[in-house]
Amino acid sequence: MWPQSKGTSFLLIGPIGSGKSTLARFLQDGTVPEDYVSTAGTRTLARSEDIALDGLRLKISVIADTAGHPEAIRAWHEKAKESDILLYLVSYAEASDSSYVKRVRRDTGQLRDWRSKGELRDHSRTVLIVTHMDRHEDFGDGVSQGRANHAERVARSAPAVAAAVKELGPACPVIAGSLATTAACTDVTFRLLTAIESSLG
Ligand SMILES: Nc1nc2c(ncn2[C@@H]2O[C@H](COP(=O)(O)OP(=O)(O)OP(=O)(O)O)[C@@H](O)[C@H]2O)c(=O)[nH]1
Ligand SMILES: [Mg+2]
Repeated sequence: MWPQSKGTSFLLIGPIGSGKSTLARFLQDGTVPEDYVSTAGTRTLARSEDIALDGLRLKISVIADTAGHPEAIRAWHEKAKESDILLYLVSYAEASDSSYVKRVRRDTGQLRDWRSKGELRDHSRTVLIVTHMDRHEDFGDGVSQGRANHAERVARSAPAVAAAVKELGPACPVIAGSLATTAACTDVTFRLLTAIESSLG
């Protein structure tokens, strides 16, 4: 059973600059950081009230924001074992770069292995979040609800996203958007809450 009463724990992972800290902060207090400070180790954030958006509500226990360098995967592994929702973030802006694709394939392949070895909580879910969609000409001013499906299709055609989907499997939700503004973060969070609600039943 989904441990809603205790609150849901989130783990944010993904390469450097993919938006982990931005989304972590937004989930924590609804604000968007002004400056980019690269995260060195794992930071655990707490949120006291439920997050509520357009009729969707979720109690959050902890939000673990992690470093994005390749060696951080060891810290991800430990945290992943105790998390309910694993958010893997990929930047659309870098998703065609071959070394980035390789990195994403390695990370998501590890996630798949941890799950197949039974190291993750049975009820836990992985969600793929594609950020920086505002870099695509169709979404310069954000991804509105009506264009979410279009953004998802565009994102899935990018090599790094395709590689991640191949490793994580077709059931893994893909949310493509932007974290550049408060409105854009709200939109991504709404779609995230929707995906969590529908994948958990
Ligand atoms: N335009 C745009 N900028 C973004 C988006 N997401 C994040 N950023 C910016 O990208 C930079 C990196 O974002 P962070 O959230 O700090 O990335 P991170 O994954 O925590 O990075 P590390 O801690 O270095 O691994 C910041 O300047 C953010 O404002 C996005 O969707 N669009
Ligand atoms: Mg960070």
